[in-house]
Amino acid sequence: MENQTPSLYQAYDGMFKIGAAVSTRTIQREGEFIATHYNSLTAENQMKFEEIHPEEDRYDFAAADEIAAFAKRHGMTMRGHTLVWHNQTPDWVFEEADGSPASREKVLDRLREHARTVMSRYRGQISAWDVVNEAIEDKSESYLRETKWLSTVGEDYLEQAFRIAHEADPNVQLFYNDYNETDPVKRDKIHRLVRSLLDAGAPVHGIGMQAHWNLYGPSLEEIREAIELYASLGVRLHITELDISAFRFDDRRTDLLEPTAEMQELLTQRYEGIFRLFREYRAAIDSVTFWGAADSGTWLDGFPVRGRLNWPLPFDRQLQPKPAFWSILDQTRV
Ligand code: HAH
Repeated sequence: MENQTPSLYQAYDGMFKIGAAVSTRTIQREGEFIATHYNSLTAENQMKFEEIHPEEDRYDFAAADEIAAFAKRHGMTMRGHTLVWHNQTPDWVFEEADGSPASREKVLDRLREHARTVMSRYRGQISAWDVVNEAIEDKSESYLRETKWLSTVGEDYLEQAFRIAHEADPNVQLFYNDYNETDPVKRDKIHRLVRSLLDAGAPVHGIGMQAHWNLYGPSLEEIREAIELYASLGVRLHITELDISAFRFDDRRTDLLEPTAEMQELLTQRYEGIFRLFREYRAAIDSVTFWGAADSGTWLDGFPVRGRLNWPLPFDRQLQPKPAFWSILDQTRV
């Protein structure tokens, strides 16, 4: 009874955009469902450097264009994901023809050309870009992650990236995006990083909290503290990749073919508490994006445990709303 289910994005109209990460496959198979519940899209992989710009002289826009055309047809906005990242970025970006490390200027010139080309193609359609993704190191002793961006360009590569992105499209909002963003140690490093970028005059407009969480953590208190700290910088907040794994990150359990009743109940409670909190901070949060439109299209099937299923989203594999969906909807009525 698809038609009796209220639209998630319409329920949150005036509070947040409600987004989903999609692929060409999910918009082809589940397009009507996606257009019913979401008014913002993120290409899960199709705008990443290695997919859209695999070789120096070759862009491949086919998949990203298909997603952008779908978004336009349905009047949805988009989030651009992502320009500068240590993963899914081809080696040629950082190398000379002989394989030796490219100079700082060459890497920055390549980024400039890439950002101009990709950002201008989707200008006006994308309202926020994840300019830099996951630059902070998880290990508590270190600060910046050791990446090829850092080793070729130097410590100011983030500042340069935000300046380059701003030149490429002065009208789009520019975000720093990361995961484990509620962990107190990493949270403080993200805060320090964005603070220093703002102090240097870099055009950073927002922080993306990925929100790859699970049934057991982080606590609502930790989420609240992270939101408050980030919002205190005066930047906008987007929840960019929300999902609630049925398993703790180091849990290797592989025996389940469907969620237990207890998992289903915990998922409902978690989404209820999380959306109640988001609503409380609606003055700072503009957008909440799920990393997948339904359980039929979650990256957590097979990650981090190969072959294992997961059920992290408010809609099941048949695109039916779970109790968690209704608990999210309820938060718009209180
Ligand atoms: C995210 N990394 C990326 O931003 C996104 O582009 C990708 O499709 C999936 C997740 C998160 C991540 C993590 O939660 C744990 C380990 C590595 C990466």
